[in-house]
Amino acid sequence: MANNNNTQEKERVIIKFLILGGSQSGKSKTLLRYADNIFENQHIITIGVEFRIKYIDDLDPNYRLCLQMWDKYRGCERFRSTPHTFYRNASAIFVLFDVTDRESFNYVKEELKGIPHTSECIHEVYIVGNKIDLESKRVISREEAIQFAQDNAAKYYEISAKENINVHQMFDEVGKALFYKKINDPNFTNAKPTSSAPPPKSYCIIQ
Ligand SMILES: Nc1nc2c(ncn2[C@@H]2O[C@H](COP(=O)(O)OP(=O)(O)OP(=O)(O)O)[C@@H](O)[C@H]2O)c(=O)[nH]1
Ligand SMILES: [Mg+2]
Repeated sequence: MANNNNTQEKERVIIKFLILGGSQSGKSKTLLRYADNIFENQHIITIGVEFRIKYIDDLDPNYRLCLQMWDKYRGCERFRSTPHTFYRNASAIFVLFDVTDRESFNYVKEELKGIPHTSECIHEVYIVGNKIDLESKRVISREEAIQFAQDNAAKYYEISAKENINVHQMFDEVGKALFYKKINDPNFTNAKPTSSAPPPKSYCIIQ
């Protein structure tokens, strides 16, 4: 394929990320920080299925990375189960907790238990300590979290959605690695976009 400098004409390579974690761990703020680089203090409960799109254009002359990032579906917590369709085709799952809240750290185990391990759900898992700007209130040490992540075959990141610490680095790093893995896979075939118009920035399905 000839090199293509027009990003709108590049083929999209879609990578699906899921952001999981207990209530108020900061899932929505982390997503907003990454997608729109904003942070607003008030907590608005996520009550539906929400996802945002983020493009990274400068990785390859022919393909653009399209990160499809899904926020946790709160309704699922009530029933302690999440539909398998939510996990389907996810390449990476980020399980957030609040470093100032042990309950939210304990909840990570519940999220890990709920992740299906089937052939259509092959993904990498990352455990993410959020709110590291609140260092004086921290109750989960970095060492404890790293040990927990290792015990669960996961990588650990620490971030602050509020102070914009490590959020972009984390998603960029994982997204780029998965993108190159995908386009360099000998079996890679990519469906061409059906329209040159970009998709909407986010969708929200209210229950
Ligand atoms: N100090 C600090 N507060 C944060 C940070 N991230 C989120 N918060 C606050 O934590 C609260 C919850 O954030 P959300 O992003 O709405 O949490 P959520 O996990 O999406 O919550 P649910 O949708 O209810 O599951 C809000 O009041 C945020 O302002 C952070 O990095 N630092
Ligand atoms: Mg939310």
